[in-house]
Amino acid sequence: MVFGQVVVGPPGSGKTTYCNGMSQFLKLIGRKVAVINLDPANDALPYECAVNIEDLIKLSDVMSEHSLGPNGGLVYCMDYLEKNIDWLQSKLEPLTANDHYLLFDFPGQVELFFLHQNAKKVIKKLMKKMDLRLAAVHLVDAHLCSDPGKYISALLLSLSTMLHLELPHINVLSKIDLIENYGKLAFNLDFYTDVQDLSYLQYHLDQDSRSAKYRKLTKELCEVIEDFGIVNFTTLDIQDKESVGNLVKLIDKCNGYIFAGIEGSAVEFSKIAVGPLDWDYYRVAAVQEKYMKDDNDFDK
Ligand SMILES: Nc1nc2c(ncn2[C@@H]2O[C@H](COP(=O)(O)OP(=O)(O)OP(=O)(O)O)[C@@H](O)[C@H]2O)c(=O)[nH]1
Ligand SMILES: [Mg+2]
Repeated sequence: MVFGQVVVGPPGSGKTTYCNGMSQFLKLIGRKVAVINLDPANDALPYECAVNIEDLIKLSDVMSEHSLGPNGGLVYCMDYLEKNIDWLQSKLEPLTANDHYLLFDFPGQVELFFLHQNAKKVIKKLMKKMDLRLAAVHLVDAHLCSDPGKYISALLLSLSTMLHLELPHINVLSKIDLIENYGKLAFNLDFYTDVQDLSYLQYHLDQDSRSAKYRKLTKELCEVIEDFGIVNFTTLDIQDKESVGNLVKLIDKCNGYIFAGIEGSAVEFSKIAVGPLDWDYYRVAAVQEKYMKDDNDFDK
């Protein structure tokens, strides 16, 4: 059985940097890792990729041959990849035969993950044909938390990506080290990671000049997110080993890697699956202490 991650998220959220950092971390803990670049717009890759979509199709060729812009060109490339899935499968076979852990670096165009079907079909076909166990790791910039409107957009994007991809899924607030770069957060970090009571955001939205109608829409969107009850976040600073290590533990549960060596009973499975419940609470508090200024710092 081969395990891996499908790395998605809006442009600039840190996907390529993540694939680089994550592959280094996983190699350090003794796993064989292969990074697969499926973003034809990625030109300067920081990692050594095992498979590169550029060898199949070039974005610049698509744009000039079909008179498309970069976004239309990317949709075309994903469509082309889906039609040539056998090419990708043949490139992956030597890696899966050798038990490599796979990291897929996808493009940042969000419409590929909640509007178009091609990227999803590529993933599903590979999982079925090659018996892959993949989890989606969805990165969004942590600094979006400092603006209630942007935070709600990030929640909506995360929810629609989860519903669209239909994969085991982890949402990550990436670049947590920059979380307060664009302003102080109105609440503690666990408010943003747990997504427990969005009605509190209403007060902060009410401060700006939006019309009452727009505020009502925002309130109802928040209710939709809460009614689904499936969006929450973990945090990541890719330069911090502890932060990457905590995320790896979560992903290992999510894609089933941690269960791979277990022959035995449902009891053994459940012991691992349940895990310590208070761990996450203390971890979020520690992240807050490390990366967010407290009120006394601001007063000074
Ligand atoms: N401070 C900080 N910077 C980060 C982190 N992760 C990524 N970055 C920076 O964010 C910028 C964008 O990172 P990329 O990895 O290119 O993002 P991407 O999602 O692959 O971008 P596209 O492929 O264009 O969608 C780069 O300048 C990275 O160095 C992080 O954890 N902390
Ligand atoms: Mg990238």
